[in-house]
Amino acid sequence: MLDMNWKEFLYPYEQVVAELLVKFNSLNEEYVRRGMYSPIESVAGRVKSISSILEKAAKKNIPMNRIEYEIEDIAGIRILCPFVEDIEKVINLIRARDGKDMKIEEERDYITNIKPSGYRSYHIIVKYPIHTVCGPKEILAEIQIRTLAMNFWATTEHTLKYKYSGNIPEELQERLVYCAEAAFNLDKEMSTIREEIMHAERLNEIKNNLVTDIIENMHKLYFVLKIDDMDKINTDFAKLWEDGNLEELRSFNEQLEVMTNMYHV
Ligand code: 0O2
Repeated sequence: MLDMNWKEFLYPYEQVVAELLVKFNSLNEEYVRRGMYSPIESVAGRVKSISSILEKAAKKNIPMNRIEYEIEDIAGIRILCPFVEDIEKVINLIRARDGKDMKIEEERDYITNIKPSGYRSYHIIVKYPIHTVCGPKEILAEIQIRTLAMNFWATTEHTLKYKYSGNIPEELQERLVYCAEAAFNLDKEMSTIREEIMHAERLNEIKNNLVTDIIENMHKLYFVLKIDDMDKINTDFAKLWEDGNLEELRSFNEQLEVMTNMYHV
C-alpha cells in the first residue's frame, strides 16, 4: 500500500479540484458582474490527505486497487451559501450541468436526513472527466453544499472528532446535537428576516414608481389648473406621501390621470 506512487495517483485529483474551483468561482463572479444576487458565498477545495485516504480505506475494507472507485471524496469542493434556500439554487445549477461537463453519480441529502451527529449538508458525488497525458479519465469528486452556519458547526465538530480520535464523549456529543439545532434555527430565522427585508424593498420600489408617476402628472396639470386647485393637489400629495399608504397613493394617481386625460395634457 505504502509503496504506491501517491504523487502520480493524486495528480488527476488535484486537477479536478483546481478545475471545479475555477468553474464555481467563475459562476459566483458572473452573478456579481451582472449585479445579481449570488447563492454562492465562497468555494473551497482540497485533495484528501494520504493518511485520511488510508484511514478510510482501512475502515471500509477497501483494497488499494479499488480506492479510486470506492472513495468518492478524494477530490472535494465545498460550496458555502449565505441562506438555506440558496442550497436548492446551487443544487439546480449543478443538476443543469449533469451530462455536460460532469456526471451526477449520487445525491445525499443530509439536510432532510440529518446525521445522528447533527451534521447537515447536501452532498453531490460527480464523475468529472479530465484529459491526462495517458488519455481521458473520469474522476470521482464530492461537492458539499451547506450554509455558513452549517459549516461553522461541521468544522468545529470535525476538529473535536480529531481531538478525541473519533470518540467524542457522549455529553459533548449531546451538546453538539443541540448546537446543530441552534445553527439550523439561526439559518431559518435569517431566511425569515431576509424575506421581510425583500418584501419591504419591493414595497419601497412600488411606492417610488408611484410617486414618480404622480409628480409627472402634477407637472402636466400645473399648466392647465387654477392656482388654488393646484395648491390643494400639492397639499393632498404632501400628506399622502408622508403617510405612505400605497392604496391611497394609487387612487390619488388615478384621479390625477383622469384629470390629465380630461385636459388632454
Ligand atoms: P474529511 O475530508 O476530513 O472531511 P463515512 O465515512 O461513512 O461518514 P462516506 O461514506 O464517505 O463517509 O460519505 P458521507 O458521510 O456522505 O460523507 C463524508 C464526508 O462528509 C466526511 O468526510 C465529512 O467531510 C462530511 N461528514 C459526514 N458526516 C459528518 C459528521 O458527522 N460531521 C462532520 N463534521 N462532517 C461529516 P471525511 O471522510 O470525514 O473526510
